[in-house]
Amino acid sequence: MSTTGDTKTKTHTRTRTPQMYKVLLLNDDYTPMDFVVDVLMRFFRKNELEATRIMLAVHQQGVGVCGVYPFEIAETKVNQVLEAAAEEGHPLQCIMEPE
Ligand code: NFA
Repeated sequence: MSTTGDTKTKTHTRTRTPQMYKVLLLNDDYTPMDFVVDVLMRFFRKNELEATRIMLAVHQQGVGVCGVYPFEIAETKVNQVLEAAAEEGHPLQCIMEPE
């Protein structure tokens, strides 16, 4: 029991905006363009035009951003892409990094 009046109650915890993560697709020589467009539409909710734009940017620049999400959502999307690619036997790589 506190008899000295020294009990401190925390009253001032700052809220912080969560760290966001970029999900990136990496180019390779083997994954079909159509598959990459399909992945971008299915898992990143892009329309066909935007999916095609991102796919071509990855194809030409080597890497491209699919979206920016909180950690657990980014992690889920990376795993969905890797699982879908592995299932079809494509080497497509997908990574996340802090924004
Ligand atoms: N470079 C692949 C091809 O020419 C297409 C691709 C695009 C792969 C984007 C991975 C990511 N078939």
